[in-house]
Amino acid sequence: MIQEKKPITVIGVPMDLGAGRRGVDMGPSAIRYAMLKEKLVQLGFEVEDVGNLHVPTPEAYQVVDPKLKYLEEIASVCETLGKTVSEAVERGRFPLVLGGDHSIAIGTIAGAAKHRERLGLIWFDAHGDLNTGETTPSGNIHGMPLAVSLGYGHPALVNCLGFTPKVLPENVVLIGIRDLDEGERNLIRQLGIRVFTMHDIDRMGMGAVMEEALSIVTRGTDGVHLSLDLDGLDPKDAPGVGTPVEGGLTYRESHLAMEMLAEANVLTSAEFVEVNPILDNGNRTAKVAVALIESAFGKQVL
Ligand code: EXY
Ligand code: MN
Ligand code: MN
Ligand code: MN
Repeated sequence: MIQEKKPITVIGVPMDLGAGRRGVDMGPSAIRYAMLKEKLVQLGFEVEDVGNLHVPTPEAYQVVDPKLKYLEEIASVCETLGKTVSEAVERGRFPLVLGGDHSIAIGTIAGAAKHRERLGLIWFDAHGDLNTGETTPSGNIHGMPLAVSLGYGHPALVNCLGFTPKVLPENVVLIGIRDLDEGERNLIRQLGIRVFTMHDIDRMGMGAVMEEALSIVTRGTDGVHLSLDLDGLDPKDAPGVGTPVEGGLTYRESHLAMEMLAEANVLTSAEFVEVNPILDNGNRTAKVAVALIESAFGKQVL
């Protein structure tokens, strides 16, 4: 099948204010250094890179609320990111956002959802990112962006771009999950969100998981966003992440997920986050990110 190749806009967000450790701010550079643009051009895409958004450095700011660290700074960057993503969509382009820690999803999803009646969301992660200021064990906002996108959390985050919620629970799936806090489990049960834990993936296989996931995120929706946290992969395959958890998705399982997304041709925006080059091994994790992006954009062996 010949698919229309939408032009791509790459947006870097060197954010580390939402994470507990430094280094993830260098993620966008590491991914670019792994030849992102060249590989997408080889696949036949027109690619523009608008560079990195300005992100304040943590040393220049103080934590005001230990349950919501760097709240105002993160909210402000997400507002700018939301506008940047929204402008790219208005120009008929596919926004591809490079993180940075996962708190940036608050802005990316705001910008993507602004243009859709109903947005489907695939959350690929070891973690649920479903905490709020009330349930967080760390105060790190990168553990909260999915809750925020569903309308739960601090108003400064939830009201990004002036509307809430960005997504409905029935159009959200989580894949690769193996580390949840008690408050996150409660929210999952309360909202009835479909979560594919590592146990489910072991039992069902990634092919069946993706078939069910695709049916959920496309049911009644007019767009699908992929939010991919590299820590969803096993640390053996993606060592350069700040919050690694053993027992994750293999290289091939994650590729199959991306390949099935490309086959379904449903993605309208995507982000790849939490690459931390300081903790990496020869830029391995950024290279894996680029390989996954290629698969998501339709790279095939034959
Ligand atoms: N659930 C833990 C917390 O909220 O602090 C760990 C969150 C890590 C979030 C990473 C990026 O996905
Ligand atoms: Mn920084
Ligand atoms: Mn995450
Ligand atoms: Mn994670």
